[in-house]
Formats: sequence, structure tokens, C-alpha cells
Amino acid sequence: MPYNFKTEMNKPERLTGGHRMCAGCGAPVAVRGVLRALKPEDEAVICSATGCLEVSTFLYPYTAWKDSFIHSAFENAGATISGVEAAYKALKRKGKIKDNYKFIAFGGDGGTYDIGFQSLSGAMERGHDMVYVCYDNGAYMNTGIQRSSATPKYASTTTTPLGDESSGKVQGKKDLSDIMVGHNIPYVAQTTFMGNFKDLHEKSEKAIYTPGAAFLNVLAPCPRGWNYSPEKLMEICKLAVETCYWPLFEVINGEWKLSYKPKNKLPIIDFLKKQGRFKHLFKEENKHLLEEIQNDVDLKWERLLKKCGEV
Ligand SMILES: Cc1ncc(C[n+]2csc(CCOP(=O)(O)OP(=O)(O)O)c2C)c(N)n1
Repeated sequence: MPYNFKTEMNKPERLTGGHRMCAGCGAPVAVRGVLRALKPEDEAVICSATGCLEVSTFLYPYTAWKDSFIHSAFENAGATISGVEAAYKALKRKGKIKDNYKFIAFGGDGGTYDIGFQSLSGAMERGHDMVYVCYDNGAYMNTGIQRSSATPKYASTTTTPLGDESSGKVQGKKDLSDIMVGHNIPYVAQTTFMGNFKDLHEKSEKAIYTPGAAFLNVLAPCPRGWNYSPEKLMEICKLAVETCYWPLFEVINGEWKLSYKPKNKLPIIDFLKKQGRFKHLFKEENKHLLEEIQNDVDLKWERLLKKCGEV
């Protein structure tokens, strides 16, 4: 069925209100967007690695999740949900479970790019029928904004603080979506929130209903760590896409496909200047750092266009 914003928004939420995530946080928006793609008649088992999402939505004895929810440790959401999927398959074969279940893991970038990486990689390689969703806010936010391998270059974090000798994080961001493509799984996509959530919805639907392992990387800004005011969430996501900092693409059975090509690619400063974590880059003496970031974005964008057969 073609995407209809109104129909989708009128579906009952599977992550309820009243949780404790910050105003202006991208993670619950990402979660709702993904879960909305579930058919109402399908059940789901959801697992979340430790992180802001888990600690703020699942405080025993309270839960904001309408579906079954497992809090796993930081390092093993991939292993946990893949084990549940394997058990389900066995029980289904024996006729002990009638309902249809889907298996979805959520993790922040700390729990995905770094600490849970081995269990994610194993689950994907084994080809479990599951979706792993990374809500990428670019740092270990829950414990006080420490840098992760998803933190972009020159971002200020509590472990890459600014000073006479430091302009923020020294290393660039790991390209996790590319690494997941290297697992030869049927579906990998990169998305965020744009306008009417169509991109997030359609990719979530494909990820959930493509048999086998799927990975979604969702850019999910953090108002505390990125230092923006809550109402700017959607604007920042849009700028991430329009500047090609966070291109939207999908890889279906190894075929790269660009989902959106900006009509006028905006300069990266439009994205950076909205966020306090990059404020220092706008000092006169740091102009060369901005140029370096722009060159890096351009290079990666050109490479992506080639992979997608756009040039
Ligand atoms: C093995 C392990 N190391 C460290 C921690 C402490 N810890 C809990 S949440 C968290 C940060 C989570 O970061 P991320 O996965 O990026 O999610 P976010 O909090 O940003 O949503 C850390 C370091 C832990 N629970 N387990």
C-alpha cells in the first residue's frame, strides 16, 4: 500500500507516551517510526541494549513498550534477539506458537558501533530473521556524552573536550552502514526523519518484512549532546540530509540505491552551525577545520553516488 501519513499517524503507538526521554530527542521518534511499520496483527519482541532509550522507557515496574521487551546488556542486544528468534522458529515448527512475531533490536551508537558490535555482526552473519536498528546520536549520551566511534570529527564531547591542544574529536566517524553491507545481508538502509516520515517508514517496512537479517541506521539527534534546542530536531535531521552529511540510501541484496538526492547540496556549515558541539569551529582560526570537514563530506558523497550508479 502506498504510504499515507495520516493513516500511519492514526495507528495506536507501540511505544507509549509518558516515558522519560528528553524533549527533542530523536530516539523515541525513530522507535515509533520503526514500530509503526509493523502490521497491527503482528506481534513483536523488542530488545534494547543499555542506553538512554532503555533506561528511560523501561524502569521496572514501569514500561512504555506495548510489545514484549527485553533489556539486554550493553554488549549483546544482537545475540539476545537472535536467540529469541531461533527459539521462536523452533517452537513455531513444533506448532507451539500460533501468532506471527517479528524481532527487533534497538541500540544507541555506543551499543552498536562499539560495544555491541561483535554480537551484532554475529547475528547478521548467521542470517536471523530480525532487524537491528541503531539510533545514532553520535556519542554515549546516557552516561554523560562520551565520544564513540560514531562521533563526528571535531565534535566536542566530555572525553574530547576543547582546549589549547584540542579542537574536539580527532578521528572521523566510522561508516557502520558500509560495514553492515559487507555482511551480505538482504537489507541495509540509512535513514532519518524527513518531512512526513515516509523514508523511515518505507525502510522500516522493508527491513521488518524482508526475510533474513536487516540493519537500519537512523540518525537520531540528541539535544543535550549536540546542544540544540528541542524544537530544532526535525530541522537538524533535514540539514543532515540536505548537506549530504547523512545521505539516505538502501542496499538491497548488495544493490546500492540512493533514496534522495538534494536539488541543491547545502554547505556542511548549515548543519554544523545549528549545534553547540561544533561552535568552536566557527572561530576564524578554525576555518581550515571546516574546510576539512566539507572535503570529507564531498568525497564520501561522490563515492556514494558512484556506488549507487548515479554518476
Ligand atoms: C559493558 C558496559 N559498559 C558501560 C556501561 C555504562 N553505560 C550504560 S549506558 C552507556 C552509554 C550508552 O551509549 P549509547 O549506546 O550510544 O546510547 P545512548 O545513551 O547515547 O542512547 C554506558 C557507557 C554499561 N552499562 N555496560
